[in-house]
Amino acid sequence: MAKKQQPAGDAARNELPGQPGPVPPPVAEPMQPGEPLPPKQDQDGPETVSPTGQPTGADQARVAQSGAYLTTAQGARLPDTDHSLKAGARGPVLLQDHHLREKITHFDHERIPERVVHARGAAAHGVFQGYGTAGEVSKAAFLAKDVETPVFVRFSTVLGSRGSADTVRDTRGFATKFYTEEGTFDLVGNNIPVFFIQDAIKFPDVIHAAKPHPDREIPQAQSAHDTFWDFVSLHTEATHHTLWNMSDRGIPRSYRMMEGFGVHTFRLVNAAEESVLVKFHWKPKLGVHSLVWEEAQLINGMDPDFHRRDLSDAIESGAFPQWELGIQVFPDTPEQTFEGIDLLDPTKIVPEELAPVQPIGLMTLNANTKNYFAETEQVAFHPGHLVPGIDVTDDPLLAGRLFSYLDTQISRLGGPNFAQIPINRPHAPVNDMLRDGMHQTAVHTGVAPYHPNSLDGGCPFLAGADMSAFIETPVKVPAASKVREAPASFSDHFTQPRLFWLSMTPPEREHIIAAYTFELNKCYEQAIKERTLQVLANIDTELCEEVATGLGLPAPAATEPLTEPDPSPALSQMGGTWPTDGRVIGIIADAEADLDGVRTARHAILDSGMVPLVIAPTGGTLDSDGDDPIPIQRTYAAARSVEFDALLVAGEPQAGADAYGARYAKAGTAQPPQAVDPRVLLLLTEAYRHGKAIGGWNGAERLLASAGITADEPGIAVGETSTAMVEELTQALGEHRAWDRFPANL
Ligand code: HDD
Repeated sequence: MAKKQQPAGDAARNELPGQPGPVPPPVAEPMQPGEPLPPKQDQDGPETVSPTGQPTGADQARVAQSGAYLTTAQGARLPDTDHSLKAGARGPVLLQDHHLREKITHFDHERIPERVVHARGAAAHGVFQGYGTAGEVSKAAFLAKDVETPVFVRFSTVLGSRGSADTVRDTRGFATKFYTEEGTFDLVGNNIPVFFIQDAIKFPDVIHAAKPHPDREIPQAQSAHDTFWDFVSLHTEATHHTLWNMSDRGIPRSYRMMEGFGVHTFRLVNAAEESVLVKFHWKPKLGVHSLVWEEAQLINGMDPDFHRRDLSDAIESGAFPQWELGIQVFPDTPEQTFEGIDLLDPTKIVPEELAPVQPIGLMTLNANTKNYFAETEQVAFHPGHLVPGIDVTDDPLLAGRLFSYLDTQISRLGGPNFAQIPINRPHAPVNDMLRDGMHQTAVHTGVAPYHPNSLDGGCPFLAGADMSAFIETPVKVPAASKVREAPASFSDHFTQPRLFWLSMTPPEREHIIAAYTFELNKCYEQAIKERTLQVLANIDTELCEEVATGLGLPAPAATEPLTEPDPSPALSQMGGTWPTDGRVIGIIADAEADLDGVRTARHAILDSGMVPLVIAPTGGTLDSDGDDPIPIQRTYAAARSVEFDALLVAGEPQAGADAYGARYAKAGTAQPPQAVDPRVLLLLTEAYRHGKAIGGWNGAERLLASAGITADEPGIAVGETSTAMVEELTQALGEHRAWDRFPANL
């Protein structure tokens, strides 16, 4: 092995050749170079970890560069990167400073255009494991039993710019890239199963209406403005999607707690070339849960990265989020309808009660990204990335998407070779005849990139169905005239919104009413509010009247007959119990509290896969002089209730002690004992208002009482030991919120 070159000594570094005068000493840096890491294999796919969390590739990620010495882009070692080359220490900078020019030029071009929609996102790696249950309907190899396929999933909001807040009211993108052995399959879905438009030609219209106003570029990442409501009130096929947006689905608690939907109807084909129509569903193991609107707004300021942080923290702590992939299966008839529902209309769902979602595999996200730009920003999804056994239908929205996604990557990623970017590289062998173009990184050999050829030995050859070729399903196309029209069934815009409304529980309806009232209050144009009320009247009289009252406007009568569809209980988010992995419990404590109880509570919370955060008057540790100090994660000044799913108030060290007022009085002030620190009161009252579980032990009821909370209410519990209280909180958290004490209009 060649002898390692030692770094230049300080004297050499301090004096640049030809430069008079002293150069300031370099900033102290580690001077012992480590072994250079092995060069990365050019054709390596993205690194993933196994289902048990073991890295499957060399972990180079935490190391920024692969060698000891800083170099130029061309590999020349650099003696200094902090000073431009100058004619004298106080003289002008010289144009010949190639390092300065390279460094600044590269920096100038660090940004690429953000996505025209879904610009704000967060992503993670994982694995998909087929159950084998789809074998009868699809020949896709990755769906076979126990086959493990690496995946990369990007979640996103739709409207906001790349730096916008996570918890805005919006649809969420849920895009999954399956790196299968038969080629890459992308399932580019949303957390809402219907779409605003039925034909892709209207996509620019709906997005122009929903994005910030073009004159002043406000509001950011919001639908609460005139142009959005102008469009959706004029264009009633958007009613169903808009209603979902105004429901709790528009403000998810976490990406880990969202359903995902392929939206369109797809066609699956089995080994015997028989086809069925399907809708794809992702079902989160943690259940579907949402924020309440006030929480969402507070989080936008407190922690704009709330969802991004939640996802990566959960993965880092080993609470790997999981979703089951399921399909609703329909016969592939020439009508392409099911129970009267047009399967080609992306504004319609098929209720799960009519066609159950059948599980076909499990996805586990088990590794965070190592470089946001390289992976999350550069990943390129495309609904046209299909594998044998999965095909498209004639949904006119899907047809436009099949064009748009390829097209957009060309401007976003700078040319047609984006499939060579590591995160986009298929794991299946690629043997294409695509050549040259911007950012070509492959060195293709051979002389005959055309078919047929004899000069490259006729290679590559074409595959047949028995060699895993992707063959479009030979669906019969009806003889028809060219028209710019939609089928008659596409004009029913109200039956399904009404179905959704009727399927909601009372608190969910309250939230929808509050959301419409909030959004329309933000509009300036009276005509837009009135037109939207007319749309609401055609969904439901109570909905319309309540929103009209909130706006101070008369409620119009329906102009279309109100239908009576059977409600679909599966659409409601309430009424079940779910695992609590990764939920965050804040423990309010101070130095005088029962610290052994705090310790056992922390352990009990960690043991049940949740996250305890100790909230205390100042930072540092509690019981700092003891054997087992308790780390404090939040001070009263830095904590806000929206960070926590539940709160636990530490008890007194001895039964019957009565120091609560004093202990929670603002540190260092001479307030009377009953004057509880207002930040603690805010924590408690806010958590209470948002229907969160609150517990405490050994005298904690006195502190709760000062916040107007009594222990006999739903979701509130005070007991004798901290472990018993953790158990109670965990049970309450399983239902997400104490819905029984949920106040109206939040
Ligand atoms: Fe789209 C991005 C989902 C309709 C055009 N879309 C994009 C992303 C998701 C969706 C999740 C983000 C992908 C990522 O994380 O990189 N889009 C949908 C769904 C739709 C839909 C579920 C309806 C069922 N989209 C749709 C239409 C068009 C587009 C009708 C155009 C005709 N979508 C795009 C795009 C984007 C995109 C402009 C922006 C960035 C990108 O593709 O890669 O091409």
